[in-house]
Amino acid sequence: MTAIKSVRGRRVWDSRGNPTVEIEISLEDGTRGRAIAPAGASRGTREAVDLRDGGMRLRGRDVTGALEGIAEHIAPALIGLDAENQKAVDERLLMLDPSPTKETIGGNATVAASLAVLNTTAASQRVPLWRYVADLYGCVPTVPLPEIQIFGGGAHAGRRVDIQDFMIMVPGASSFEEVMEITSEVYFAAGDIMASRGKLAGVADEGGWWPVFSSNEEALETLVQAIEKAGEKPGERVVISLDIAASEFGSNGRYRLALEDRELDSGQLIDLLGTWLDAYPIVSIEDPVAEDDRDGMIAFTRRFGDRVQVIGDDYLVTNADLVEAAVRDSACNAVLVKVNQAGTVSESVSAFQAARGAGWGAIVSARSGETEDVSISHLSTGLGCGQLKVGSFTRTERMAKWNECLRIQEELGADSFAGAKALDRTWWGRNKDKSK
Ligand code: 2PG
Ligand code: MG
Repeated sequence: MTAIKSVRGRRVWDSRGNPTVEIEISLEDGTRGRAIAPAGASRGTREAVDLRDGGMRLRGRDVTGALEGIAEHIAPALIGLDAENQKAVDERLLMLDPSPTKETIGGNATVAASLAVLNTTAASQRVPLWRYVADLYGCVPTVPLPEIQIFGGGAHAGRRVDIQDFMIMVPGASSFEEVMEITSEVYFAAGDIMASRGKLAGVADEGGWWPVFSSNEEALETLVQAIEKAGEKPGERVVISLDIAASEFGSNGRYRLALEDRELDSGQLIDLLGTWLDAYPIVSIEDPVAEDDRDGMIAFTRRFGDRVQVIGDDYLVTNADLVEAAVRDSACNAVLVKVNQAGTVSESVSAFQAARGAGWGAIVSARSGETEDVSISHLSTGLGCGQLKVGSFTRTERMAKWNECLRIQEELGADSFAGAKALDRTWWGRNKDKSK
């Protein structure tokens, strides 16, 4: 037993310049540790909500109410608890706010508290967080295969294009270092192409190039050109992954592609994505339809689920019950795990376990508003989920997480890199050996 001695909240600032919550824990044995809450921009309606002050100050985004809740409710509830019992800690947080979206105490407060306890306990046991997580949940630690954004869009780029994330994965790499090297070449090749067309205009929220395109598909074409310019054959070592984030431009079965000035129904959107799957080496698609489009998600998965990884993000909001319902529906075949969508570590792990139990893929993910906190690099490794999504290849709140994976791989060895195995369930995974 290692009892929690103090819980202290403080306001810090995220990558978008918004206030966020940090919690520092100290244990009776003298160990101190902390964690910071991230923040999403394209949020699912059923995810845990951040408690923000509202009003005019700091655009309503300040977190003084959340910090008061930490001092008045969270600290007294956690002090004296055994930090090694993560489940009991998280259950205590849930008792403080039984609302499904944690709107009373704030998902930003609960996630910082839950992750801070996890971090501090690992430190107290003098083991890296990935090792502590692997032991706690009985997983085989695995350095993840990253999904890395080259162009940002949607809610992360003023809706300049409708689709949110144009990403690459490098399942053909033999180590995390090699992924970094190849990604760097592709990232800068994409920048050179944009510059040569007079379209270079800085970066979006997660560090991917700002998407100056006249259609959504132009981003895909340019991405393929960038992969080629980097000396790679698209679809061999380097493949494409998309987050459509369709809830951001559609509901009630209607989708509005503002950039192309056209409206599609769910079937037409699915057809359009099907033409992209035929034309480009896409291995993974997240939120292909909106969170309220159950029929669309089932139809998309039925048509393409044997070819691509179909990830539920807004559709599943890291919720075990929603994952189980989607498994029954055969909607999606992978879950995105965002700890602040659930609000606690234990609930996030339950969603992950529900997905794994069904033979699904799982991807631990950052949010578009991030900080120097690198807990998710460890969580992804410790759970052995095989994949990590953090944003692009610039901006320190992103690179800090990739760099942490480099350090972890150094400790674990190159054999522990998930690599192509992470995509075994996709068409690419099944056919990779045949293409050699
Ligand atoms: C997503 C995330 C990260 P946000 O949709 O997957 O890219 O975005 O944090 O804004 O929800
Ligand atoms: Mg998403």
